[in-house]
Amino acid sequence: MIDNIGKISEEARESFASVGSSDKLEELRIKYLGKRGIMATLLKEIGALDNEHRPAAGKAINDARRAISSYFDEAKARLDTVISGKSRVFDYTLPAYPFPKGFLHPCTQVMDEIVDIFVEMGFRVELGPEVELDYYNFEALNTPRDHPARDLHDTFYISEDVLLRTHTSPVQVRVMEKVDPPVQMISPGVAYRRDADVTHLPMFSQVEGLLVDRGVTFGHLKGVLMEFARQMFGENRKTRFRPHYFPFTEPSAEMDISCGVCSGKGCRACKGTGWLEILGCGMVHPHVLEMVHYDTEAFTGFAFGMGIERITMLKYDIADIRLLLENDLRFLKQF
Ligand code: 2NL
Repeated sequence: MIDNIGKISEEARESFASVGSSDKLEELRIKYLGKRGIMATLLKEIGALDNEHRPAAGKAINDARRAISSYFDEAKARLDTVISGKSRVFDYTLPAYPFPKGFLHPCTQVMDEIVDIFVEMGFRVELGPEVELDYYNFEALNTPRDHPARDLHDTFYISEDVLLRTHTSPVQVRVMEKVDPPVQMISPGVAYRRDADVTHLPMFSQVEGLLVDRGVTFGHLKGVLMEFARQMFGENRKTRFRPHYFPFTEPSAEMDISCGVCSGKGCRACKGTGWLEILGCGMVHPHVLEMVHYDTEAFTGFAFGMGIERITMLKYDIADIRLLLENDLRFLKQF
């Protein structure tokens, strides 16, 4: 009988060690340790033994019962940690799950790329409020209330003199108010305009840049922006500057790059012109410098601004800007 008990105990050890589910574990518990289980049955059979053999058999059964109970406890602890996920050890036997890997939104990628290029050139990143005073958004930027250019910005007003900024230039005015020149900064962030169609969003991102120092010329502006375009779009794209108008710069210009789809021959992407507009820029208007008490005899500056969604659309040839807002993974996964 004692030989048999040893065999049963060994068989139980192997069964509990390899059990893989709570249901199977409960089956094993009933089989060995249950009221009508193997151990209980063995204990009953002791009565049939003679007095001489009974004590040894009783001890063997109790020892085996205790051992099997501990196999059960070990198996239960093992299954509990795996099921609750609290196992500190990586369980290589768990099935692999195809977790989808996250990625940055294409506009965020483009924004980061632009910021990196200017930071490497020595521009400091400055941030400011999205709810802004009319003064910083318009007045200090040479755009008084009756200025015709205010029609260009359809503005979300919160009160008579509080609004949602229509560009990130007010950040630059705030910095110039605080620090003496030279300044060399970019202000990335969101801005708001009452606009919504295939090329305009009511909330959009932009990066503006400003450099004020002694002897800054339009040549410096062109040098910085052409180097930016080279790094952003590659060596093979041409650039050109067209005269333009902004109230806060004089002279003002828009910068184009040659179309990457048709190499400048003219196609659907560039509407047959061979060129794509990428940003606006100019020499900071002396009135703007005067408003922050800079000495306009000693200092000049250049500034520029670009829309991130627009650059993203150009870079990836996206026809409808609203695709960038819908967070449809079938669209976003392409980047
Ligand atoms: C565009 C054009 C521009 C500026 C932004 C600026 C800022 C200060 C002074 C003067 Cl503090 N100018 N910013 C200048 C020219 C153009 O943005 O198309 N943005 C999306």
